[in-house]
Formats: sequence, C-alpha cells, structure tokens
Amino acid sequence: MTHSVSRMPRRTAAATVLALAGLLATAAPAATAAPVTAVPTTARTSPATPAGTAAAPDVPLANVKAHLTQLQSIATANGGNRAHGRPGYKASVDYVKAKLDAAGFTTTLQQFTSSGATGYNLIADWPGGDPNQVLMAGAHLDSVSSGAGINDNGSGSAAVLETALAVSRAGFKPAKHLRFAWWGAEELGLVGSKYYVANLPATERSKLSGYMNFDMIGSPNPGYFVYDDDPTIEKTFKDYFTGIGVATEIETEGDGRSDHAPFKSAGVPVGGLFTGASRTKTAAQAQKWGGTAGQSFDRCYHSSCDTTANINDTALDRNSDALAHAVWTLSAGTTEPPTGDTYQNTADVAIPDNGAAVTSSVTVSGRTGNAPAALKVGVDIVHTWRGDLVIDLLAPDGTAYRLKNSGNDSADNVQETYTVDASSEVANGTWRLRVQDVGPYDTGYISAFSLTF
Ligand code: DTR
Ligand code: CA
Ligand code: ZN
Ligand code: ZN
Repeated sequence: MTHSVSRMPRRTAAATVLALAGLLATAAPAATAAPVTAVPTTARTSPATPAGTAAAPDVPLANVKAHLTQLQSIATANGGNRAHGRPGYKASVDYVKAKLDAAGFTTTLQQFTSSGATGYNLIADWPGGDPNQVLMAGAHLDSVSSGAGINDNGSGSAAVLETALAVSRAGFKPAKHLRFAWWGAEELGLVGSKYYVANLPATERSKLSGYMNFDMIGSPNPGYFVYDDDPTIEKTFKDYFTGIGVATEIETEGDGRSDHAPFKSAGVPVGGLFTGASRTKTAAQAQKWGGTAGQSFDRCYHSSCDTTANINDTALDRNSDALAHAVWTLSAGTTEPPTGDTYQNTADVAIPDNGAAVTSSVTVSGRTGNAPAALKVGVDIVHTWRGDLVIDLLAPDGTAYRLKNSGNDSADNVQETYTVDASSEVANGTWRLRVQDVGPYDTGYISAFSLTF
C-alpha cells in the first residue's frame, strides 16, 4: 500500500512533537489519499554494493509468521501433526505449492515411498539463470507425529518460502539458477532429501553450486549457529550476522542431523543455519545472545508444544533475512533493469513503550542533486496495536515528513511503502526513520527501513 506524504514544515514538527506529550498526535498535514497500489520494495544495487550484485530485500517477519499460522491450522485440522504419511503433510505441501505456482515458479512434486506411505518432495525452480550453476535452498516440511512441528521445521520451511516469494516480488534475475526445496520424511531419517540426491543424475548433481539447509531457525531460546561446511557459504552467513551485530557459533550437533547431509556426501558444497534443539544454552551463550542459561534452546523439540507459541520472532526474522542475503549474494544476480537504487537498514531497533522516539538511518552517497519527488520509503515495523505509532522520515537537514499518525488502529505491524515528495532535499546524507510509541502497553521494533531513489 502506498501513501503520498506532504512535507511537514519544521514549525509544525515542533508543535506536533509538543502535542505528542499527550497520547494522540495533532493531525499533521494528513497524508493525501493516494490510490492504494502495491509498490513492491524491489531490491536494487545501491552504490555500497559491488557492481553486478543486488542487495537482498528485507524478508517481512509478518509474512513468515503468516505461513506458520497456516501450517499450525493445517496441523490442527489434521490430527495435530504434519508428519510423513499423514494428511497434514500433504496439506502442507499443497499450501506451499499453491503460493509458489501463483508467484511464477516451476514446481515439481517428487513422490517416494517410506514406511509404507507415500512421501513428497516439493521442488521449485525460478525460471532463468545459468542452468549449469544451480544454487539451492531447502528445508524439511514434515513434522514428527507428536505435534505441529512449527519450529521443527515450519520455521525453515516458511523462511525458504518467503525468500522464494521475495525473489518473485523483486523480479530478481540471478546469474545462477535458483532452486528451492521442501523435503518429506526428514524425521524418518532424511528420507526425502536422500531420495532426491540419489535420483538426481550425476550430470545434474555436478551443476549444483551449493545447497543451503534451514532446519529449526526460530527456537524460543535461540542460539545463532552457522554450519561449518563450505567456507564460502559459511562466510556469507557469518558476515551477515556480523553486519547486524550478532555473534555466531559453529553448529556442532553433527553433520548427519539434517537434509544437507546427502548433498554433502555427494560432494555438493553445503551450509546452513540453526538455532538449536534439545541441547542446553550455556551461561556464556546466554551472556552473548540473551535468553535462559541452563535451558534447552527448544524445550518443545519433537513435542506437542512445538506450536506457533514456540517461536522467537527476533531469531526467525534475523535468520530469514540472512537466508535472503545468502541467496542474493551467492547467486550473484542483479534485478530487473533498476528504476532506482535502494539503501536499506535491516538492523532491529527496539521502540520504547510509550516513550522516546528512536531512529533507524541510511546514509546516501555518490548521488547528484536532490532527492526525487516520488521517493519510496520502505517501512517494516513489528509492533502490536500499531495505532500507538507515529512515524516520520527525517531528511539529512532534519526536515520531518510525517508518514503515519497515531490513532485508534488495533492491527499489528506496519509494512508499507510510502511515497514522499523529497524534491526540495539534497539526496546525499543521512536519512532517518523516526518512530515513537505514544501509547501504553504494546511494544515492538523497527525491523527494516529503506529508501529507493
Ligand atoms: N535433526 C533435526 C534437528 C537437529 C538436531 N541437530 C541439528 C543440527 C543441524 C540441523 C538440525 C538439527 C530434526 O529433528 O529435524
Ligand atoms: Ca525482516
Ligand atoms: Zn525434528
Ligand atoms: Zn528438523
């Protein structure tokens, strides 16, 4: 949804800030109603990114969680699980496949038999890219029979799905060919992924430039573990987390423990992310990552309590964005002929409840002249009761452009692309997104802020 935003002269800004002392902001010049059109926040090569590659878009946490809600509903409607051979698994496959078909992927259902039941791998190819260089990202979609399997492994499945949908939204044109996969019967012993690799002709297998695995990436007491297999994939993930100020550790629970294993055995470069299962978080890890020492990373591992309540949003968000970063980076692609450059900050910024304003900033450089009359401002905020929030864009000289007033809006999260007439502002400099929570109780954080010129 887009909104045209009018400039708020600075005196009004001051008046409005004073008014913010109360609960409701005075009505700044209201955003003139723009035709509501979906404006995809398309990743663009920004000067900070080496020529020829594109910055990954932010993967909206709300979208990933919406997939988890669907998978939970599927389990609830099908005996409480999404296990191999049970109706809940095939219903999960049908859900994911429908999203991918609608987004322009070429999908394939690969059937196999295990323990007397039919299993399914879902493979989705993004048309284009070098067919002799195939980059894969995958996750097992099945749960154990004792529960819905939302962290294990709805989390990985939903993040891979939303990254694939982000590829489609961006019109991404990677140099390599992208293939995404959702595996069946992982919980029975990596059955689906083993079947896929065993039945891939050697000529096709040799074209795989890498396989990235995502199995449990939203654990409630999370650690940030990176597989220590292929060094290039490992470095890509570690650099991402360093960039957002999050320390990582090498995943040491054993190579054979998830769907990357058959690819590794076949000589394919592998990597992946993991937030931990039944092992216990140490005091040193709790010091580093927060959470609870002496407690499992996921106390509901393989249990009936592995539901949508068994997810840490920050871990899921960070790992989803890291996944997209690795896909964009390792496929060395560019997007559709750019209509502009995007400058993005995906670092999370906590918003104090009913407190002081906070900001997320991007620094624009290397441009000439002023900003455009239709500057696109991408906002991704995770926050319950978004009516508490007042949101402004601050130009490098401090001029404030009101994007959103507070109000009686009980819905959650703000994922919008605003259009701002910034033609009176010099383009280069530090632009800031200013967010203030002016109401009590509900809390949240800035997940991403971007400008597209
Ligand atoms: N085997 C996975 C969970 C798991 C346990 N250790 C690791 C290490 C790396 C990835 C996943 C795992 C499952 O139960 O699905
Ligand atoms: Ca995100
Ligand atoms: Zn499992
Ligand atoms: Zn798993």
